[in-house]
Amino acid sequence: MAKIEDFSVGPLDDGQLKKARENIRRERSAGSDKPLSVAIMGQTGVGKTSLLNSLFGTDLAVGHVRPVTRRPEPVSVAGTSRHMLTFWDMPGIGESDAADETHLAMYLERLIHCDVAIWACHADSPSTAYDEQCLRRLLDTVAIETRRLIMSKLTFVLTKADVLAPPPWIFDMRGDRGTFGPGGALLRRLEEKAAYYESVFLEPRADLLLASTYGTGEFTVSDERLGFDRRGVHYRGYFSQQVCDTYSERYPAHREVFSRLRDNHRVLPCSALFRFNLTRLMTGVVNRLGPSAVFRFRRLLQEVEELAEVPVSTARTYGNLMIWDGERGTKAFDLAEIPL
Ligand SMILES: Nc1nc2c(ncn2[C@@H]2O[C@H](COP(=O)(O)OP(=O)(O)OP(=O)(O)O)[C@@H](O)[C@H]2O)c(=O)[nH]1
Ligand SMILES: [Mg+2]
Repeated sequence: MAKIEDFSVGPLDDGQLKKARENIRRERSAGSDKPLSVAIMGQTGVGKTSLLNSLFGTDLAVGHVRPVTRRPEPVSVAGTSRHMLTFWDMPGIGESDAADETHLAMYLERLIHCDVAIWACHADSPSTAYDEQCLRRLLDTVAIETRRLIMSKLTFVLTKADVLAPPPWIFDMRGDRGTFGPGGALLRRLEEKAAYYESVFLEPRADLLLASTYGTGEFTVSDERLGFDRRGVHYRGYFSQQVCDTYSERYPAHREVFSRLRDNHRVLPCSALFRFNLTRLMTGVVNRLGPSAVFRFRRLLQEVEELAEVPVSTARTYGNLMIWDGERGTKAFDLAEIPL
């Protein structure tokens, strides 16, 4: 099984940059130089808004008790030549039947028009029935071609991965900052969860799936399912870990391309609180937006490593334990006060 570390992150080399520039020129001359958009959807309270706040440093309202996001909220970032990438924070589903009616209609419209859609599920819940039912409802209302289009844009993430403990999370401290990561046992559990969600949402819909990524000029592998054209490399079907491993063994020179194809169908566990996997989420999303996006938003990609960093002073306030000595009426222990 793939390690979560396998997600393809990396700067563009000269050949890729040249290719990206050519793609942009071609897009401009074809008049398809449109702004890009990403929508984030899923049940109320899964942490959609919090994820965007952590990714972009925004201060959108978050709900601790009741549903909060009422209408699609845009968060925009400018790429080169002021080309815009907009993330749409969608209202959550699951509040009531009446609200779902409106929100699912909004989802459908957004799914058709956006370039990538993030469907967020709660990492701590083994229940997939409600999300599955809503997704089916959406797909059932449209023709087969639109179903394919929608499924080719969807990427599933598991939110609030930090709530999965024990086994413990490890904070890797470097000076006054650090990064959270799961220890071995927790990493395996996250991988099992991700694989389970893939088996529920993606595997049964293999006939609707298309994995795509930008290619380097050297990619020339093609077979019944795998192909390439000027816009990139495509795989018709579910690009499972097994499929990825088979192609990677057969064509080791193209491992990175296969890994990016795999990112299309990998379910990514994230935590807005621990800033866990935000780098991979952002890289995966931009990779899926196509070769010109990778070029246009390269500054964003160059900054993504910093997305994972949490100040030590903030990290110390998480999972805090305070013991009150009721007999003496004093504080007996406070984890936040233990010197490092
Ligand atoms: N532990 C933990 N809690 C989180 C995380 N992300 C969000 N939360 C909490 O989850 C609750 C809901 O977060 P929101 O970001 O408002 O969720 P939402 O999906 O945008 O909700 P709606 O706008 O109602 O659809 C808040 O109490 C957040 O603090 C996370 O990564 N870890
Ligand atoms: Mg919200």
